[in-house]
Amino acid sequence: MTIENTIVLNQANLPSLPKSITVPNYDRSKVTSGIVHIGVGGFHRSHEAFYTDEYMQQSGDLSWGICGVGLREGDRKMQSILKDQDYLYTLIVRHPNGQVENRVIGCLTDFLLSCDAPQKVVDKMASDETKIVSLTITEGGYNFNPVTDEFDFTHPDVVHDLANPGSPRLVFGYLAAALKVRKDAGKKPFTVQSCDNIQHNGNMTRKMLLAYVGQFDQDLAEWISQNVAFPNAMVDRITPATTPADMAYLADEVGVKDNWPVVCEPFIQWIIEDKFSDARPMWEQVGAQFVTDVTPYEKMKIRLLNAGHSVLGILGSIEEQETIDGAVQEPLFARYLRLFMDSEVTPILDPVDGIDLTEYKDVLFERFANPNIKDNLSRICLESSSKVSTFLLPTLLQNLANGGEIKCATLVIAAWCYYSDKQVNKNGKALDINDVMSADLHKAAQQTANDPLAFLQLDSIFAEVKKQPRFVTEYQKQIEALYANSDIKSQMQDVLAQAQ
Ligand code: CS2
Repeated sequence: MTIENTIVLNQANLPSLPKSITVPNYDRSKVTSGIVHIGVGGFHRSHEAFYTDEYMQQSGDLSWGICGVGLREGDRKMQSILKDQDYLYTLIVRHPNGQVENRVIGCLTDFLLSCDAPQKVVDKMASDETKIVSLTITEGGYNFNPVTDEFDFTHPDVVHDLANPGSPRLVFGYLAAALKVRKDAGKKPFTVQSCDNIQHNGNMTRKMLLAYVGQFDQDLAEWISQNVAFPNAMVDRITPATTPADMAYLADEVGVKDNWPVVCEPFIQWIIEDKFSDARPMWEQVGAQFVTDVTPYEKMKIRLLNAGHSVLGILGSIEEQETIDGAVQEPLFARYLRLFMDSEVTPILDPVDGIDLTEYKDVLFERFANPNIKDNLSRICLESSSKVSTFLLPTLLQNLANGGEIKCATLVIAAWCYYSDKQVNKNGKALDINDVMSADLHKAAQQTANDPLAFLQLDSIFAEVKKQPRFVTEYQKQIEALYANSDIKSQMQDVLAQAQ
């Protein structure tokens, strides 16, 4: 059934929205923004904003609105759509059985674009009302060299920011400027809360910020290191990119016109270290878990879920798979992924309090197979250079160090070379590759026909792993077979057969 009259999503229309969509029960005009969030993409909107909206609904504490910040020109579209909708958007939660829950999230209060008004962003972060600055800036946004884990001062944006502190491009310039205002005013700092898929994401943020600030203001760096809390956290909710079909669904079947809704799975998890510089929302009242040490949880999640995604993403892309659910429903891919998880990841995980790893993996397979979450492999393979370095190589290195299995992960690296070289799937369809390193990846991969180890020359990714003869031998075997036969499936079968 198609609904004839759609209602535009905005504040004035909230009371007239159809009953099938849940709306905020709190008075949005009373919300103040205790949180500034940098990187308002789908994931932030399905995760931290969901928890915060739910918390404000349940507690009536309205001091935790979120002011969004975009650091890139590419954020303008989101900013303009959300502004037109009074910062409201719909969260569409799709269950595997077809059930759908639609909910309007009301906790976003504003959206600033740093390229338009850098000082406004600093002022907002420095204002007394702000207690937390949270981040989803992707793995690449932390600007660390994945081999050394040190801040990359050679990055052109860093060079720019050090020369132009009044109009920085990267997050560190804003954090530094706003924290300096707090320090100079003798005030408490805000908490800096990373929500990205990096192990010890808080420690990493701290280390990168201190390295950056240490370049020009030792006193500030010292004050940050003494006073600012950077809680580590594990974040989880699969959130595919929004498609025109999602907007059409809302308009035609629900009767709401929303120009940028978010779709996600029902599963949600947030495990956070309870160390904050100042007040925080009691997110534990709405399902988040506070712990003293998040290390085992984040390792489990990143090495199983995120790396599992990359395994399916890279192998599936050079076949003819389009989505995660499609890939995992193919028995060969499912068996391969399970072997990777069981034989290469599980042995290196630490015991995780309250979690049965077999059950955790079973649930992951159910989540990946949700037929109503069309998580495109092009999203999964976005910025693979950061993802492989963060999600997969640490596992490989650990297995190399302690004699563990490496075949599944090594074939994924060989497949990534093939993918970067050919840039098409097995039917000749062009792959949608988005990676800051894509030109370098392509160039190195193209040399493979002459030198089977050419791809490993990319030192910023492979410097450590290529020092390991066991890896190099296995990689060479895999890459030669792949270039000789162009048949990834038979190689996946070989790896499975050898494991029996
Ligand atoms: C994905 C993540 O992009 C990726 O690599 O693995 O976006 C993943 O869907 C989320 O981390 C789920 O919590």
